Amino acid sequence: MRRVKFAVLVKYAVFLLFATLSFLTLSCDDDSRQDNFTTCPVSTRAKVIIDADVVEVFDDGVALMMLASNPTIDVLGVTTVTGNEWSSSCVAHAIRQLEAIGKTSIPVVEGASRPLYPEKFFSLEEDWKSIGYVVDYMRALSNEEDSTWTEAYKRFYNTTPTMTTLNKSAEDFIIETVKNNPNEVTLFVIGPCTNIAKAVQKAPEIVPLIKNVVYMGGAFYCDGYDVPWAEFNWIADPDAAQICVNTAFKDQLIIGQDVSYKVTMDSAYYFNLIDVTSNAIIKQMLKDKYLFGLFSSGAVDKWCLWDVIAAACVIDPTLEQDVISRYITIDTEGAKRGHVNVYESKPSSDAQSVRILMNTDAERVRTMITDVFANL
Ligand SMILES: [Ca+2]
Repeated sequence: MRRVKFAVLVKYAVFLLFATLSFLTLSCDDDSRQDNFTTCPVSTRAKVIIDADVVEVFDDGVALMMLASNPTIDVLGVTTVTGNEWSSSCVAHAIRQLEAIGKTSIPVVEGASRPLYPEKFFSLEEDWKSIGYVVDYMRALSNEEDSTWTEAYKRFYNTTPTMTTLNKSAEDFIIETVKNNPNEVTLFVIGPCTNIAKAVQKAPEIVPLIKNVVYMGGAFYCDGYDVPWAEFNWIADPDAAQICVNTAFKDQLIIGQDVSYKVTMDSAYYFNLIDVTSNAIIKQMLKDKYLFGLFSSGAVDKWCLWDVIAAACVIDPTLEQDVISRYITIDTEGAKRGHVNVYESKPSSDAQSVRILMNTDAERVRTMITDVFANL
């Protein structure tokens, strides 16, 4: 009799254990349930703050969707910054894309609308002209700036957003999130470094609590894309970039223009992405993007994947295949500000060793992107 009762009890205990584990696993995998289980005990997902000048799809938008939709990544928030577009527009694009893929529980924070020294940004065109460079497209400077992100959303999408932003500054969000998740947060910095520089200046005590920083920025042993001497993220706020690379983070990985020239897509690849995605909003975004016109007309035959390479490395660090460690400084004055100086030995007491990605497996990165679009 006692043996029968004991067997029943064991069966019941095993059932309870499996039921609990199944329930917790489901909670971790299903984003719609995530808000109710923010401290999921079986989650081993990597925690990431995305700091970006978010555009539609390529390239920040794709990086955002890759990380937000990946089951191994926990995106703790998105902070925006002026770069490719004004920060208010970047919020609109971030929210639109998170809504499109059903990731509306990810917080979005409107970050810096101006670099640390706005006058340097606003005088770029004039300064480049002074040394004989005329560039047609000046990114945010060539775009309209809305007074609020909701106006930007209305202008772009002619509808009302279902999400809203957190009512705090990007630097405060970063500081609080790092302190609440010590040694766990990856800062994924794929725009100008303004928000990160403000955060580490305001609360330097967070620096040792940050797991690592992954940037897209800089041109090291190659020409920049917009101008020969530098890459745009670090042109837009060279002072912020200099502050960040001189900060004693545990690890800094930089995806620069050098590797970006090696990881590209062509028109056939782009058109195939339109075919493979069944997400109507994202499919239309790919068709509406200026890139569609450039590929269709043959004006360009390949396009760099910039921020997307950085996202791929966060998801799969084995893609860091050819990495060099160097010290760098960034010119913050003069018409060629944003230019990077590279050193093999420490040029000053505050310089930090950074890791620079020089090459990766381009085919694997492209396959990852196709898989993401096929499952949005
Ligand atoms: Ca970017």
